[in-house]
Amino acid sequence: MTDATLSQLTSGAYEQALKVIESVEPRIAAATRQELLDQRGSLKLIASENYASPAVLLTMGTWFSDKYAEGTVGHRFYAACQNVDTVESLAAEHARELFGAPYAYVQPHSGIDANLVAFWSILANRVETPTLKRLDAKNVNELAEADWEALRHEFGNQRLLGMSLDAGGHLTHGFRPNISGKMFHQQQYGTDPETGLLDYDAVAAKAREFKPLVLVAGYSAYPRRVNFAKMREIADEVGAVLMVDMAHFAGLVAGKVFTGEEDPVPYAHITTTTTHKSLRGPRGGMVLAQEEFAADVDRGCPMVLGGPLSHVMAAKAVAFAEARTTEFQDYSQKVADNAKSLAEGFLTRGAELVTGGTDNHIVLLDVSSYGLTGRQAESALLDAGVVTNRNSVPSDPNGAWYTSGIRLGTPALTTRGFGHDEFDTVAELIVDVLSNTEAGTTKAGGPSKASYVLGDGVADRVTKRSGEMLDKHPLYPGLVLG
Ligand code: DSN
Repeated sequence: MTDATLSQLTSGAYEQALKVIESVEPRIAAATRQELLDQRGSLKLIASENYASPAVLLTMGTWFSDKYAEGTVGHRFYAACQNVDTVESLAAEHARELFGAPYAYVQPHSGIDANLVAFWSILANRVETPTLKRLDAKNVNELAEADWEALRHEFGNQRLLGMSLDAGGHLTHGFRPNISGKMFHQQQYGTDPETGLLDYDAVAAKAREFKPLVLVAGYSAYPRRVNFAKMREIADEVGAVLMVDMAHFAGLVAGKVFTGEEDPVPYAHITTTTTHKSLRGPRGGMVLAQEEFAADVDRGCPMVLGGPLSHVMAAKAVAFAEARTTEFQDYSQKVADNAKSLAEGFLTRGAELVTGGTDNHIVLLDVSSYGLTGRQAESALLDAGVVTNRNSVPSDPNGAWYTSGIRLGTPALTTRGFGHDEFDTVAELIVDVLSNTEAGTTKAGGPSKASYVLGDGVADRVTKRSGEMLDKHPLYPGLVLG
């Protein structure tokens, strides 16, 4: 099908759909239209966001949403799941082929859900429970309360070692306030204080001392690649399960930018991901696993998850089919190349980057040299139509709410067609905003970590320049709503 025909069909589909929605709740139809205009008119640099294709988006809007399908393919707790079985099988098959994984579980609703399924399956698979063995229990419902008490002690308090949040890890990698930091006895590894880079010897030393059941690798805000062969070596040495959360960089793995020791799938016992970030699919999660964990992962629903979102599993299948193309591989390479252009654009203008650069899709800008917190920088940039998110930097003095950094990512604007020159201009515009923003004061006149004053005329000149670039690279070109 030609691009023009596709655009015409997509426009028609959305125009009709919005009319139907309008007839019931016009404010939702209006917000939906407005969201398209807002996304079209701003520089989307949130590293975890992207623009899914119309085919992926349209797949989510169907009657598969109406179907319950707890269980797994061919083994459901509900009747009449034959079409959901087709969808789930296809999504899993595409995922296995795309990532070269022995097993794929496409039901998780999000990345956090995928990580919970991974924790569940590791505990179920690896934790010895002498009480169950002693009782030779077939039916756990018949256990006495005292046995349950013993079981909770045996099953709980397992050890997890993950990357700390301020070094770039995720909340679910053992961050204290998160369930992962409470259900596990946890320790965290950071990055080298001088270079900001992962120090594998330090991770190994910590693992030897702590002897975790689970070693978590992967990140949400670390702008570098990870050597997963080394992480697996560390896990094997201490008898840990290696769990890799590739939510951020799954697209770079699928697109064959991360290969060999940078591809986590052959090295990890369990790999989790979201499907909507660099992978450019629908909002959702997924677990890939080695065969030995498959049966336990399969019980994710209903042990950990609610009923699968069949309409989203269908959209995952469509997105994975897209990601198997050479076009997607070209796109992924551009995502990484553009991140380098963005980083260079900052460095030549004197900005400070965590680790001094990037070799993935993330650039982490330390804004303290501009006298700003991450929160002030995020707000000032948003006033100028630049959408970013504030983020901690290693050992951040401003904590996880105000922060000292801004995290930027290239997947979304690369989908729009931005290249080297545009990303260099993006760096120029961001530096313009930050250099012309001053920290504000509290009502009492003291220093504020939230308020800020953006210089006169800055927002206008930045939106004008970014508007020119955005017009040249339209979002969903040809999608016209009346
Ligand atoms: N919210 C995701 C991100 O922005 O990286 C992680 O959960």
